[in-house]
Amino acid sequence: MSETLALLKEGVDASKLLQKAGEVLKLNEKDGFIMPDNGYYDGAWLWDTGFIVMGESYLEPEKAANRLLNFVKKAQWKNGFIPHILYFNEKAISHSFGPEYWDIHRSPDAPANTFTSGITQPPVLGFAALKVYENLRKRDSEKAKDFLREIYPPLLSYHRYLYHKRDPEESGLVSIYHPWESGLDNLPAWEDVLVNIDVTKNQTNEVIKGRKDIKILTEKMIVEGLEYREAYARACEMRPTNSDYARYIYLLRFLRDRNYDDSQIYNEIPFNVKDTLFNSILYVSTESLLEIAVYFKKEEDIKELEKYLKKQKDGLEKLYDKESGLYFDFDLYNQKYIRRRTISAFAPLFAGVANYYQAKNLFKILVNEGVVAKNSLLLVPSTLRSDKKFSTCNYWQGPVWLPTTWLVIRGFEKTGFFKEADLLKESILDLIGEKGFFEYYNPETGEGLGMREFSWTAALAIDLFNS
Ligand code: 2M8
Repeated sequence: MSETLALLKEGVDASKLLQKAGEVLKLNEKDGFIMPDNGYYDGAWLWDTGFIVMGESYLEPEKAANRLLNFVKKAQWKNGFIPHILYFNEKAISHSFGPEYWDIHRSPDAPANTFTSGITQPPVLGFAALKVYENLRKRDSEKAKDFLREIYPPLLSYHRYLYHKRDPEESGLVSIYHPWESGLDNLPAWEDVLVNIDVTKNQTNEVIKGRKDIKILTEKMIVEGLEYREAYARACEMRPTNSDYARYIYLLRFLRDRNYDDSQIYNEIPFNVKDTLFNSILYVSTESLLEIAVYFKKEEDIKELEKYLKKQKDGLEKLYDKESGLYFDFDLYNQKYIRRRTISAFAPLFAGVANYYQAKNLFKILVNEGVVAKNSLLLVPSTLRSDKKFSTCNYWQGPVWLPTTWLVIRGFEKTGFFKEADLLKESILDLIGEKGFFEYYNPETGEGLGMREFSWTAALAIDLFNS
């Protein structure tokens, strides 16, 4: 065990770190929501919000419950869909693409007077709600019950939207329409699908001009002491490329031009993927909704939710590739598996779908191909080293992130690999203890990358400390 962790375990640094984590959440609060960081990401993101309220619920459960309820009530569309960004106003100065790009009011389902994106994100809200409930119950069981009663119907309608509109062929697996819906924006897997989208030079040039993310990151590094050229080059190294962005915009316009109408989109969109991570997360959130339905004795809902789960489990099992020992995403548009070595391959552990032998093998792969940092701790990279795109600093192409690390830890716990899960937990907490709450980390040097004081890093550290 490393020294930092030993101190954390003794409770010396732990209390400091937990206090700091709470401060990060406060720092990033705006209009009653918590942004991913202090303003670079200007809005409330869906899966960030889910993870944030889980961590916050250990500190201030009532606040966390209200925050989640407000997010869902404000962001949800009339057809149950929950978008991936809730903007604070029409003029959000987003680092990338604000409300005007989405123009959601073209859809009759969009909420009036609210500005959101038109795509969704990994549906963590079901299991996040259950965690908030558990922590609130310890303080006030009546309030906890009221929270559950209120959050359940909108979440059920979100899941109904996903299972029906995103899986009309009833495969059990729902589709995503955009790399941003996966939450793992530039995962190497997506380049195999995006290659089908032809973008013109003009479209790419238009994107280059609009890359506020690169501009903001560059400025931040200049303030930290780098020369312009070096700062700009580093910023580019850390984020998706211009040609990725041109394709993101192509897909965004494809959805917008069809007024976000799934019946016009599903069979035509060139990015239609059965994503392992998205479906594993949805599976666990549906299990949480089932638990709530049982609690409130909702007989019809119980049958409905059990049906979704059974089909989805069968679907997830089909994504297993015996030869490599990994789970692969399925590209529905091109009818083929996407054989890239990414963290998504581990997500069925979290769903509890991977069996004992698969889990054992996945841990072996992680040890062989994952990244062992200098002090022999084991970090979970977002892309495995053996993938041809592996990078130590480029966003989702290798760096270590808290949400994916958290999913893998909880996944090994679910399959009974507690020692292994503990090693991963100790490793990541040790890293955070030493470096602080970064957006992501270089898996070899542990260097903090992207934005500082990042909300989900703080929130999930709180969760890992407490359970
Ligand atoms: C990143 O995604 C946004 C687009 O949604 C971006 O790059 O502009 C991803 O890391 C995503 O998973 C995350 O939810 C979001 C906010 O933290 O940032």
